[in-house]
Amino acid sequence: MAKKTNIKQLKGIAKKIRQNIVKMILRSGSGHLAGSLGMADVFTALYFGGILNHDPKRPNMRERDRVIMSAGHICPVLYGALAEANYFPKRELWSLRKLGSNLQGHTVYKSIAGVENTSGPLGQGISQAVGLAYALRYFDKLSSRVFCICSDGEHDEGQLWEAVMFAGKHKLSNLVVIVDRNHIQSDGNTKDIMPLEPLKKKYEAFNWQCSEVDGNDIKEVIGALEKAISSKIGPWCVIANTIPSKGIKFMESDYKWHAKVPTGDEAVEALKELGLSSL
Ligand SMILES: Cc1ncc(C[n+]2csc(CCOP(=O)(O)OP(=O)(O)O)c2C)c(N)n1
Ligand SMILES: [Mg+2]
Repeated sequence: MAKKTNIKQLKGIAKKIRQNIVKMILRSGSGHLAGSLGMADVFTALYFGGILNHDPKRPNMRERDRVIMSAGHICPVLYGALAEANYFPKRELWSLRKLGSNLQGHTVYKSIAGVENTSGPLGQGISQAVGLAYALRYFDKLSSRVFCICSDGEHDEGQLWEAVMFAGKHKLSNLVVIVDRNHIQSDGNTKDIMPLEPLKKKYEAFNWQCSEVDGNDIKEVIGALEKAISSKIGPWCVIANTIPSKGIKFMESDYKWHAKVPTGDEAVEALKELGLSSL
């Protein structure tokens, strides 16, 4: 896909992805807004900032890079980005979480073009990503990369650290984990529920390379991901410091919006903040 380096253009795409997220969750009446909105800039960098080797017209091409959703509940940001990149028609978005829909509340493998894994139980997607990275490199001998989207709350899962240890042992430089470091989880702030710091040092102790960026600064994210994929040493962890619910001021940085859906006046205000007058 052609690389779009113009930051203004990329910011416009991130806004459209945010609009998609809010519209699809409002229409469905359920879904995870905070993490999805916070990660819109990271997904813009991946799909539109020249990071991924992908082609929406050939979603199954063998040599493609894979995006694995470990934090499957923030799939509205994936769906919103895929629709924006023309993997499928936008009208599909409005079927989010409906019975029989291709767009479930957590990703379902091959349900629709561009979805690469089934998700739900936190901590498991990273194991899928590590296995995939290992197989692509050592069995298939492909240069494809695997980008795994993890959340910070997900680091409370022991299985995640087993996968991190395995990837470090096998020096999987084709693997990049992006951590949505938004400091919230379902029922509170991460520092109160399970403090994670020093997170960067933890990854480094497991023989990973690790960098930290402002996850809402598209240029910074692109820079960090370019560094990660051009490095021969790996695996890489990019800790993306994001603002949960970014783009809707009254929801920002409040864990209560982890999975809450705005109603009435809140919904009107949310749409207005994203430049929309109606659903
Ligand atoms: C193994 C497992 N336990 C619990 C859940 C329920 N759950 C879904 S999202 C979530 C919060 C995890 O924190 P985080 O992903 O950081 O939340 P966010 O930043 O998106 O608000 C929990 C506990 C789950 N999906 N899987
Ligand atoms: Mg979180």
